[in-house]
Amino acid sequence: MIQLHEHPLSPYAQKVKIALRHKDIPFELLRPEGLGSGAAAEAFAQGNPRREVPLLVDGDCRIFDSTIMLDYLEEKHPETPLMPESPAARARVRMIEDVADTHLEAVNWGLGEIRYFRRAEGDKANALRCQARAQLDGFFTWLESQLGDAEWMTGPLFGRADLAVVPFLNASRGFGFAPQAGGALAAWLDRVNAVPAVAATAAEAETSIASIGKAYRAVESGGFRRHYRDHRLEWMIRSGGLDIVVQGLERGDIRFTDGFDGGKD
Ligand SMILES: N[C@@H](CCC(=O)N[C@@H](CS)C(=O)NCC(=O)O)C(=O)O
Repeated sequence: MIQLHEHPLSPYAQKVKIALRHKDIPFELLRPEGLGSGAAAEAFAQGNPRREVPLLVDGDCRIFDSTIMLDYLEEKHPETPLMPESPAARARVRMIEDVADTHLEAVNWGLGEIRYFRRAEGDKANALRCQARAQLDGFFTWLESQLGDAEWMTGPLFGRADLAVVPFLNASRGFGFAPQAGGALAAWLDRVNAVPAVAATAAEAETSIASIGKAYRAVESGGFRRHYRDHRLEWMIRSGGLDIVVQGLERGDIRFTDGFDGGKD
């Protein structure tokens, strides 16, 4: 049976769980030790040298990166397709997924740094949240244009573009930044969350978020070292948080990606 190493709050893991559930593929969930510290267990790191969830294990096949997993599942289990048929429609779906994985995730990441990890408070926190609000409004407008008058973002059926965006929009909504009520994107979000595979996955995330209250203490005690990779770092700096990055690096509670030999780059 497929094993998925994951964390319920990881939007990337959520993408894969929705696909597995929608395709009715049996799987087992595992949670790696040491996630968030930069020192995830060695056995896990052998499957994913990036030491990130999700990691999908299917027999001898070990796959990291949610996008590559979705491609694998689509190729291996073409029944209940999640991709549209035409190359142009597929390309459009992949662009939507990439925007969610990179730009949209970075905004949520920044909001999490403020709310759960207390990187900023008072006026500074408000200024960062203002930036996030404006950026998310831009993404919401773009996503709404991708949706147009359609029921699903993928095409005639629920599919990959829908499942690739919903974990990120649910997270934004959890931070108080929802698409405008009454608008097409808000209606789409309700529709997608009612799909059984999405509902089950979102429920796991909600249960997990309820226990995150004192997460900042794990950072203070050195148990958590936050991973400022790629767009996350750019988000924090361009939104006005350069000092947050510098302080975190000095304290050692912000880290970048380790080398594939497990060493620090
Ligand atoms: N591009 C990867 C991103 C995966 C990722 O960023 N995972 C985060 C959780 S959302 C993680 O496991 N981080 C490990 C850590 O912070 O220690 C994918 O699509 O799977």
